[in-house]
Amino acid sequence: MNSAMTTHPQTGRVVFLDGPGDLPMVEITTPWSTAEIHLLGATVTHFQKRGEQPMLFVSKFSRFEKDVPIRGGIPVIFPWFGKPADKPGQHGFVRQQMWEVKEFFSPPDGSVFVRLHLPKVGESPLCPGAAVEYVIGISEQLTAELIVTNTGAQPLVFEDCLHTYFATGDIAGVSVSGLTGQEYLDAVQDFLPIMDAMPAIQVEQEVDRVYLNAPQTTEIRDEQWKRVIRVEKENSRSTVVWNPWIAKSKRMQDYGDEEYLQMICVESGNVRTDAITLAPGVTRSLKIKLSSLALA
Ligand code: TA6
Repeated sequence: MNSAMTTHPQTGRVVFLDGPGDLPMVEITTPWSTAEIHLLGATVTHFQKRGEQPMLFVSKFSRFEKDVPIRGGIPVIFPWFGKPADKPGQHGFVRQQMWEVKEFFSPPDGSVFVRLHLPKVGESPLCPGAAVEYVIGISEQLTAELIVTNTGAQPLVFEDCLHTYFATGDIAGVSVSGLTGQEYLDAVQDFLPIMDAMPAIQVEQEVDRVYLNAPQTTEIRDEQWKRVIRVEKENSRSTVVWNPWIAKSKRMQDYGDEEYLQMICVESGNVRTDAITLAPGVTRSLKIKLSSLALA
């Protein structure tokens, strides 16, 4: 399938096509940028501003198969994060489901918005009564908003996370700031609580940190690519920072042994004690805004 739909005569352009694994995807072009969204997991797999390196990382070894999450981009984690003992599998189930495009539109400025939804998700006993929509905005920046409504009669408890894989130059020249003075749970040490006293996070070993009660903006500084990426967020109390480093990279089938050198995950959500309890009839959205600036 390859059907082009120009939404705005001048600039906003949306193309529906079959991507890797013959899975349906959407290709977007705006005056500032290009992007790709896979309906598998509603995973944004590409965002690139003109004249800049791509912002998102996707593993060269990612599988593009039904019911298998894509290794990279922005996997949507819902209705649980991690691997709680009472849940089947890691990081919820919506990241490996086929989502549907509900609508797309392009305001006069040429930006493009795509609204996706996952019909029937609320029929799952794992999130009874949940209605889930996801709105992605592409322009000079990328916005992604996960909108959850409780259509049931009972409170709905869930975790959510936009598990963003950022592409980087050499990881040795990358640092993440904005979390100094915050306590985090170190997943590498069985979630041991540790106070982060460093001015910025540097990756020199496996990093897998869950910062709770951390609603603030973070920045990823990349010396090699001379870029700063800003991660702004709304309704997100948790930030997770992850790089698998050497040993874990080797253990992951859908990830290259050396790919830890060119990516870092800075994830925005509500996990563990930041989990959400949504009353019947209530809607809540988790939103990120990703932008970048050149380093002088
Ligand atoms: O978000 C960090 C993390 O929870 C790590 O522990 C690591 O496992 C990563 O997610 C990837 O998980 P996945 O299920 O995609 O292999």
